[in-house]
Amino acid sequence: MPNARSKTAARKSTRAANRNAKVDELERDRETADGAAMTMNTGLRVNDNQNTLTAGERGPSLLEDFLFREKITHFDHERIPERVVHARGSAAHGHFQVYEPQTRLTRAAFLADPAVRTPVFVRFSTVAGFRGSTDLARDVRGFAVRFYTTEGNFDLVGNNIPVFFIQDAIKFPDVIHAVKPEPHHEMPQAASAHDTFWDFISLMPESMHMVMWAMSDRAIPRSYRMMEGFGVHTFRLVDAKGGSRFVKFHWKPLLGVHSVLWDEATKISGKDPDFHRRDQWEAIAAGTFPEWELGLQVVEEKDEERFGFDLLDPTKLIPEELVPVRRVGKMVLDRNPDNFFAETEQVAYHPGNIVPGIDFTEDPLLQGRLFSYLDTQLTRLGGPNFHEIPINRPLPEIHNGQRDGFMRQQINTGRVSYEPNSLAGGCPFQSKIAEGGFASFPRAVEGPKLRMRPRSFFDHYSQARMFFRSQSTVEQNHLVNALRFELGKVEAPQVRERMLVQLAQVDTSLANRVGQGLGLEVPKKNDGPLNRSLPADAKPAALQPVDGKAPIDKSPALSMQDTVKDTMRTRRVAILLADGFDAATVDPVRKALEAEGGVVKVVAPRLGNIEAADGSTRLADLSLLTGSSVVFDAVYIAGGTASTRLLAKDPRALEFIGEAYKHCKAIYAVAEGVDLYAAAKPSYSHHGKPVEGTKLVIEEGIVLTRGPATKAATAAFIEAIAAHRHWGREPVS
Ligand code: HDE
Repeated sequence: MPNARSKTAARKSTRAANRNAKVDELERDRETADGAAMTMNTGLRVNDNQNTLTAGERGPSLLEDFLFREKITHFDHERIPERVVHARGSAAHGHFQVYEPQTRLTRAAFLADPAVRTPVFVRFSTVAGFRGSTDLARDVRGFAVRFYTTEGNFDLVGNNIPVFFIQDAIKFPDVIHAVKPEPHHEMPQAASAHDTFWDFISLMPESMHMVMWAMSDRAIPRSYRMMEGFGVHTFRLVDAKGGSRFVKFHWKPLLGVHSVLWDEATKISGKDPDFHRRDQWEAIAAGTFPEWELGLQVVEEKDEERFGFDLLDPTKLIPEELVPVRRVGKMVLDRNPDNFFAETEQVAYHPGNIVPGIDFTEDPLLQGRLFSYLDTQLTRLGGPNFHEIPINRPLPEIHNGQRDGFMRQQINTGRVSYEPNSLAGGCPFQSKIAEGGFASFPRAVEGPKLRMRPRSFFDHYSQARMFFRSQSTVEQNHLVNALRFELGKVEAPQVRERMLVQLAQVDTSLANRVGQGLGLEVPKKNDGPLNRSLPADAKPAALQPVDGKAPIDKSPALSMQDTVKDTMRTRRVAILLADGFDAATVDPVRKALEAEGGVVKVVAPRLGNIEAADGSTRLADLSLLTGSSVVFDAVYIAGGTASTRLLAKDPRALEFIGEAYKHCKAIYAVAEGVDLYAAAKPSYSHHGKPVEGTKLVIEEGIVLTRGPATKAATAAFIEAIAAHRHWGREPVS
């Protein structure tokens, strides 16, 4: 009986505060075949798993073969429909703990007690690609967190971008149909760079803010561990007295927010399409647990109209400079799932899974989502009982009159499946609010029934402009190039032109620069409605801000330039060496990097033991064939005459260093390694100065010395890795 056992597991884990109640509860569902005999699903022991039952040695197979039939039938049905969006994802278990009681704001139990560790299961995903697509697609990342609270499951089903493309859920099928591969030939896979997406976007001014984010490097994260998460919609917090305020949920990664370059993303997609999934898996397996702080932006009811934009509009964010993000707790992911299908594939998040103390607002996007998730999961998971799948089961016991349906696990006893009843003593009974019963916040609602976009939602460009102008010059360059790439892949000329008109509303320099890359002038005036779906009186002029400008022009919090840059924890560093390397230049550096939490791999021309000049050996983790600079954050070139000479003759080694240079990564070379660096230095490098004697040269993330790997030199390298990238090296387009 699932619930009886889950109760026992939950009780046990309350006693051992450091354990994870959900992970414990899943224990009874885990299976290992250690020492076990093979059986059929009936429990019958299998004697021959090699041959079908046939009539005679070379005769036909027999229909009677129940073993064959069971095995093949199961195999034939081993796939379920992938998620219609967010199909590609990976997940992990962990826990959340609040720093201080938040009882002033909310009566949610998991936010009330710093002693309570609430289990979580978190799934990250891309939106557009199919299940087998690359992790490095330019796309929004899903950031879905399930809290297994004592009051039931709370799902914060968010993204790594704080706003959305559309304001009304009725447009969701349209935006997804537009971005998914085109229906006639199913191309391109996991990419927005095609006609239908930009056709739709060019007709939807409300998408422009999100488009800025999606074209920024935020859409190609370095790692899930280095992404922010956002609940997107404005939600409500409700306290024990029934008082309510608005809230935006944030996740702040402790490692900061970092991205890769588009050139890297395209190459990683070939070298390791599972790059993000692998990165997360390995970090957790190695015990360097991904961590985020939960942030709250709280707005009192009386301040609802203070911002010049509507808090219910999901294309708007509240600048952190106006309402600071208060960090109230920490989430740690510390356990990889045991089984991808059972856990990651079958988990069914739903923004409608809430707990007392949290409530919805009338954001029309959120309201629509409340219908969609359960609905899609009925098909994806094959019926109404998927809440009984272990990963979806809440910690509290479930009692209600819902029974039957495909794959029912619970055996409900008794004849009563209705309420009110007297035959079962009135059970299960409703709970009063004081007993943990949920009651919706009684927000007053009035007005005629109509289909209409609120006028307070009409300002589509101020925040897009604020985002663009808050970016550093480098980030703006990348954004311009992303738009040039995406629109460059568009074939219909009118779509490109219409996009330039849209971009000109955001920022004329942006539009001009994108236009220049496309060989197009920004059209002087737009002769048609910018959005056919808006009301007739909402002509382009009406799309300008109706409530004045956005309250601030720039928000430094929106730039990754201003993120955490003081740790190289979990950064991947390649040590480049070949036979004849100088061991004294390797071991101390490796030790120092690992002491800072770095993941260090030896990369050599071949696998196996590589022999140092002193005859000792070091094992190569990757060869120049299996490894590539794009899956590293930094490269260290070891010393040793024979080693560096060998590598200087290997174009793959030169490319390795050249790409690390081009992608603005930290590079460190000592002794003869400096010659290899000089040989590899690509022609667009401006670091042409010779490095003399034992002088230490540190410039734009390059650390060079002809002397030994001193502590000071290695420390400079560590600092350069922590800075993530050294944009001064990037050629200006
Ligand atoms: Fe989703 N979304 N969504 N979405 N969404 C789904 O539910 C939908 C939206 C998000 O890891 C689906 O079980 C509608 C915003 C994530 O399993 C589906 C609308 C945000 C995930 C669905 C939105 C999200 C989904 C597909 C417009 C950020 C993956 C499979 C009103 C706040 C969860 C499924 C996971 C998945 C519908 C918009 C986040 C079809 C109708 C905004 C992270 O129900």
